[in-house]
Amino acid sequence: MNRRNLLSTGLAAAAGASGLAVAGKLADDYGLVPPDAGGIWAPGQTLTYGAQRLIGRHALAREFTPDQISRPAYANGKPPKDEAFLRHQGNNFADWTLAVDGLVARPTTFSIPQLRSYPAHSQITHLACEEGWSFIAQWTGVRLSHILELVGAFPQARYIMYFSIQPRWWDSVDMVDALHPQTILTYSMNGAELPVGNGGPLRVRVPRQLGYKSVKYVTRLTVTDSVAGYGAGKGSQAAERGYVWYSGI
Ligand SMILES: Nc1nc2c(c(=O)[nH]1)N[C@H]1C(S)=C(S)[C@@H](COP(=O)(O)O)O[C@H]1N2
Ligand SMILES: [Mo]
Repeated sequence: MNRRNLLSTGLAAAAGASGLAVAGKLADDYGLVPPDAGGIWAPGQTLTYGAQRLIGRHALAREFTPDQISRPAYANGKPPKDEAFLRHQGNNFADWTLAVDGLVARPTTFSIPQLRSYPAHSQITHLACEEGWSFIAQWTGVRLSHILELVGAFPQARYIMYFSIQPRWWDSVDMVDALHPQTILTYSMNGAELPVGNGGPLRVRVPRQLGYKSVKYVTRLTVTDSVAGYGAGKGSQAAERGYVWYSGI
């Protein structure tokens, strides 16, 4: 290779790299890069996320008919043994609250009866665990979008963080999923109170993603423009354990 060839090859490589860097910055600005990606060339998840955000953001998770509900009702997890949870359970969750804070005009703490007083949304959807099992149930609750409206989420909001009374369980969704009509704060399953095994008294349901995003025993939501300040900054505890932050289905 002569000097001129070497030079032009180098220039082309440099232009290519900076072109990719610009593309990466643009993709990030337009909300196409998940927080645990580490760059647009982190392959699978980023492609899935980017594609869903470009073309599938309003798509609905499949809904089923009442005769397709899994019977008997599925109970997966053992209820928490944490002392704080047991106290609430002993009290029939009368003092359970959901605190909503962060980038909001009116930070608010909601009781379960308050949440129940808002317009209820019901859907029969599939909860699929990454381990391979799944079940169909009817979930009823208040849309997350309704709560965000009540508290006056600021336009800079980019993610909603949600926290369980179980310290190990916290996660987040972007605004597309947060405002999605099937994303609800669920207090009821199959027409009865949400069983403790399934996250009662309150869980998030995000039916456009795998089961682990539907965090149980939720006590707090935080509206934020960045997930950087939470744990390792990957948007969820699950992402720190090797699961993808975005598990769209
Ligand atoms: N707080 C909390 N939320 C949780 C979990 C958990 O152990 N604790 N498990 C997750 C996983 S991996 C799945 S698949 C679903 C299971 O929901 P289910 O218990 O209603 O079947 O809840 C998710 N949310
Ligand atoms: Mo799971």
